[in-house]
Parts: sequence; C-alpha cells; structure tokens
Amino acid sequence: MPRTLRIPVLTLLLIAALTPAVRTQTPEKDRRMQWWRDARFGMFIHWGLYAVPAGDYKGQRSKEIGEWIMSWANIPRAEYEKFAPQFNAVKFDAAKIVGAAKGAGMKYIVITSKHHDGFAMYDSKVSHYDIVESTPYGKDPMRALADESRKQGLAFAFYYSIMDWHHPSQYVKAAGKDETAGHGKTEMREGQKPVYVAYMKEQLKELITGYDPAVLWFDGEWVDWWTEADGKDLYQYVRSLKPDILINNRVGKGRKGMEGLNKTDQEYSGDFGTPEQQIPASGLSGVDWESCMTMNDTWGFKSYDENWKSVERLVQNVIDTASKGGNYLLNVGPTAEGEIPAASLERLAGIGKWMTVNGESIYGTTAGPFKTQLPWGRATAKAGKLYLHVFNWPADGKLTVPGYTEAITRAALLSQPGRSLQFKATAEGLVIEVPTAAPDPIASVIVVER
Ligand code: FHN
Repeated sequence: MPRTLRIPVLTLLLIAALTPAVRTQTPEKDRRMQWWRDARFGMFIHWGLYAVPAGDYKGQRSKEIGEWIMSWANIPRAEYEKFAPQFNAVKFDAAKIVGAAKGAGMKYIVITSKHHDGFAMYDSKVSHYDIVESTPYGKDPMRALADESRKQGLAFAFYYSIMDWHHPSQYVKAAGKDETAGHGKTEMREGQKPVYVAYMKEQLKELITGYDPAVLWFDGEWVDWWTEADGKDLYQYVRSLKPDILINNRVGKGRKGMEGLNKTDQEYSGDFGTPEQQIPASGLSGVDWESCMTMNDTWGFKSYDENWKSVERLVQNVIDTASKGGNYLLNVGPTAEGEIPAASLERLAGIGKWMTVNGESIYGTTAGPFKTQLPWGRATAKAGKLYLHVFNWPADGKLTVPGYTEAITRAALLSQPGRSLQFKATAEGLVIEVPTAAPDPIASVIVVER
C-alpha cells in the first residue's frame, strides 16, 4: 500500500500564497493589498542617466520618450556610458521630493532602480554601472528616499526593468551591428539567459533586503526571450524574499500592451494590472489595477517637453480612476541634478490643494455603483456613503443622479459638512438641491449618506 503523500498544511498554504495571479483574489491577497487599495494615488519617478542628454543627443531631438534616448538616437553602449561622469545630482533633496508627493496627497512612491539602460540608481554590489561608483555624485539617493518616505509616512517602492540594454547578455542587431544599444528589438545571446536571470535575482535581492520596498514594479517584460513561466518564477522568488510585497503583472506576460491586462482565460502572474497612459473606460472588473501616466509626454526628463496636463485634468484623472476602483500612479522626471521640474511641482501643489479638502472621497473608497457614466461627473463609495464628484455643476441648482432609487438619509457638500442639502426621489432618480455656484472649480464633492 503506497504511503499516502502527506503535504504539511503550512506548505500547502505557502504554495497557495505564492501562487501568483492577478485575477485570484484570496483573503491572503486582500490582507496584503489593503494599504495599496486604500492609497488610490502614488508618485512614479523616472530618474536615470537619460536625464543628462534630456532628449537631445548631438542636436538630435525627438517626440519619443526621454528615457528611450539610447534606443531612438541609436547610441552605442560605450557612448551612452559617457553620460555617467556627467550625472551629478547636486540638487537632489529627498525631503523635498517626498514632501512634494505627500503635499499632492500621494501615499506611495515608485522609483526606477534600473530602467532599460541597465544603469543602477542605487548602490549595487553586482554591478559597477551604478550611481555610487560611476558618477561624481557618488552617493545612494535610493537610501535617502527610502528613509525619507518612511519618515513622512509614504510607502516606498521600486521599478525594475527586465530588459537591459547594457548587460552583455543582450544585444540589438541595429543596422547589422551586434550592439548593446537599445535601438530595435533586444535579443538574448545564445546560452546567456540563465546568466542574466541570476544577475537580475542578485539585484532584486539587494533591492529587497537593502531597502525593503512595498512594491516591485516590473517592466520591459515584452521581449521575446521572457516568458510567463519566467515571470511566475521571478514572482515567487521575490515573494520568497518578502512575502508581503506587491508585484505588478509586468513580471510576466499578463500586461498585453497599454491596456495593461491580458484578458485571455490563462491566469498570469502578478497582483495588479497596469494600464499605461490611459484610464480604462469601465475600469478593469474583478482585478486590482493601477493606471500610470506622465504629466507631460515623457517619463524621463526632456528639456523641451512642455506639453503639461492641467491641474484640472490631473485631479479629474485621480477621481476617474478611483471611481472605477483603480489606483493612479502619476509620474515626475527629475533632472540630472536631481530636481523635479518646476512645472511638475506646480501641478503637484495644485492637486494637493484639492486633495486636502476632498481626499476623504478618494482614499479607502471603492468604485461607484453606477454601471453607466454619470453625465456630470463620477462617484466613489465608502462605508455607507456615496461621494458624488461634480465636474459640470447644474446651472438650475438641481443635481439629478439618474436612476438612483436607494433610500438616503442625508446629503451635504464635503466642504461644508454641517449644511444639509434638500433632496427628493423622482421618476428620473435622486434630485439634490445644490447652491447655484459650484464650491470647487475643478470638482465639487457631495456626500450622500445611505
Ligand atoms: O518602456 C517603458 C517606458 O520607458 C516607461 O518606463 C513606461 C512606464 O510604465 N513603461 C514602459 C513602456 O510601457
């Protein structure tokens, strides 16, 4: 009689906990993700050697994103490395950067530890190609940023690129040259993948054990030589180092383009979907997701990208994302001297002004109950309350919530909680009597108690 294979319950639970899948919502994942779901709003930071050329290589400029300059300007590796001695973050101020994020109402920061150019923006022991050894700055800004984030009460997280244009395992056949520049498709050299995966795991280990990030935000996963099986392995490796860490779906093949979620029936590794430069029209149902977006048109700093989104647009993006049950990760691209551009700081301050008064209607909320988009704005929900975000204020002083028939006990402006508003049920839905002038030019919030 063969012995029954007894797998200790703890082992089963651990395997279940480490089984990665965006669409698998379990009590373990709910517990791990609660802070992130409550946060709703974070800062993305793209900072690296690409801030030195700042979108201009020997007079060559482009509409392409700044952190891809090694690719679109087809800069050979040896040439790109020359930016390192020019990178001197003398104006880097961790307290100022974290303060700007906190002031905007952001609850976490995700910063590029290593982008596609392979340059480590932290003190890496497995690569000399890093900010401490290769630049005149010679210090580790990630240490300062991690410590300052915790001091100011924000979660600290890392972005890490799987594709690496500098590592010798990868190359690009650009115009017949066997180059490591990023122009065109990045290939893996024969037999070198295990070498590179081991290198990546070493860097991830030093990032996790050295800085204790709350999230590992992978990217650069689209290369042909990276598979979903590789992603599952990397997901489990990272979670084995820090079981409570969150990992996005770009660790494997679950992203599928800019919409950020592979909707096939296969389960993909990762904890949340990652729409990019867009907010899904109806959100992404049944999964956690985070829309990442630039403030102008580039992630990494470009000296001539002045196409900035307005504060109104950015605040309404935060609201729109939360109303669909997602997080909004808004990017800043510091200069080579370590400063956030003034135009970004102005927008962060403007967003913070709105969030200071109305943050209750964003943090800890879930998607509003409406299946079709409200004609005048958006809605979020939390603990027996509905938050109506009115972008277009009714000229006749009557705000109609179409088709809303649930009984409510009270309505008031979030900015004037002591002043109840009159309301009545009608054939069209709930009608709330509101002041003739909109309390806020960007979005006025009415709290409805149910
Ligand atoms: O290629 C990168 C790009 O440089 C940037 O980091 C964005 C941010 O999500 N991700 C990739 C493009 O999808």
